[in-house]
Amino acid sequence: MITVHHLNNSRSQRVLWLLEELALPYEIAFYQRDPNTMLAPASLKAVHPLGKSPVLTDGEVTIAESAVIIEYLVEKYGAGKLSFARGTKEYLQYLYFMHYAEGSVMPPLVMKLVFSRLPRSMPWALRGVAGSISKAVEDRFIDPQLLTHASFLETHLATSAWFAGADFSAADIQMSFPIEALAVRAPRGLPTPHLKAFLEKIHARPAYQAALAKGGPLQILG
Ligand SMILES: N[C@@H](CCC(=O)N[C@@H](CS)C(=O)NCC(=O)O)C(=O)O
Repeated sequence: MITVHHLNNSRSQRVLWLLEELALPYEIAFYQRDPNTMLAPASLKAVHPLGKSPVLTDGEVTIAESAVIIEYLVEKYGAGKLSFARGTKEYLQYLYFMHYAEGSVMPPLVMKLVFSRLPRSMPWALRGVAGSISKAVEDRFIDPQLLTHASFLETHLATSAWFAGADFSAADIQMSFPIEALAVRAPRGLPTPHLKAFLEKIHARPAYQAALAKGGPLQILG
C-alpha cells in the first residue's frame, strides 16, 4: 500500500493531488506542524532522517523529495499518463520544470519567508534592527529574484497552456507549490494574469479538490 507521510499545509499536498489524478489507492499518515515554529514533528524523522514532508512509503520503498516521489509514481503507476515520451521537446520541458521548482524558484521563496518572519522571532529590543536587516535583504536580494522568476514564468505560460506544453502533466503538479507561494510572497505590482489563470485552472480540477478534502487546506504563509 502507498502511504503519504503528509504534513498539514505543505508540499505533500502535491503528492496527494497526483495520486488523485492517477486514481491510485493510498493512505495518509498525518503530521501536524508546531504552531509556533511551523516545523514538522520529530516523529517524521522516524520515517526519513531529514524529517521533511513529503515522504512516501510503498512496500519496502521509502522516498523523500517531491520531484522524486512524483517521478516514481508517474513511472511506476502512470501507464503513460501525466508525462511525455523521452526524447520529445515536451519531456525536456517536463524535466526542466520538475527540477526548477525546488532547485531554482523555491530557494528565494523560502528565504523570503524566513526574512519576513525574522523580526518577530527576535527579542523585542532587537526587532527594529532585525526589521531593517530583513528589509535590506528582501529589497536588494530576494525581491528582485522573485520578480525575475515571476516574469519568466508569466512569459512561459503566455505561450504554453501548461508548463510542459499543450497538455497537463505532473510538471504542473510540481510547479503548483511555487506558483501558490509566488502569488503570496512576490512583491506586488507585477501583472501576472497567466500565473493567476494557472492557479484558477488547477484549483478547478476535481483531483486537486479531492486532495484538499483528504489532506486539509493549503494556506501558503506570507
Ligand atoms: N525539496 C523538498 C522540501 C521539503 C520541505 O522542506 N518540506 C517542508 C514542508 S512544505 C517541511 O517539511 N517543513 C517542515 C520542517 O522543515 O520541519 C521537497 O520538495 O520535498
